[in-house]
Amino acid sequence: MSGQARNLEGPRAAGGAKNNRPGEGGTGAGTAVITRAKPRTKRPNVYRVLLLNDDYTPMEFVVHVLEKFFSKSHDEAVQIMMHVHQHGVGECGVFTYEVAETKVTQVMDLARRNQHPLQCVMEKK
Ligand code: TYC
Repeated sequence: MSGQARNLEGPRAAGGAKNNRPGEGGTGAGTAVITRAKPRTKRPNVYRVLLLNDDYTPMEFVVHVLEKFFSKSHDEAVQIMMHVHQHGVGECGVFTYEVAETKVTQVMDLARRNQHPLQCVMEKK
């Protein structure tokens, strides 16, 4: 801030009668403060990271991936792995875009380096 008026108290706090047009608040000192007509309730875009089943990736490898990249306990990792094994797909976690992208890359890199066909994808929630 460089000595300018600043609304520190949120959109509804701006007041004053001087020099204000409709839809604006004001400090009463000839400066205008833009108010928000409708309070924003936007939630962040989140993405589900999913593992897909295949016939070749060893179960222990999938469990390792879930422990290492998704911080799952051993028991939870086994549960998720078995869910994917039986249903074809399962959720590892829900993250913001960049974090989800990083997890997918980490899983795919490790799978490829170990020559497993494991697939990990993200989908918008
Ligand atoms: N279906 C694999 C097997 O029988 C195990 C597996 C589980 C593979 C989950 C991938 O995402 C997966 N060895």
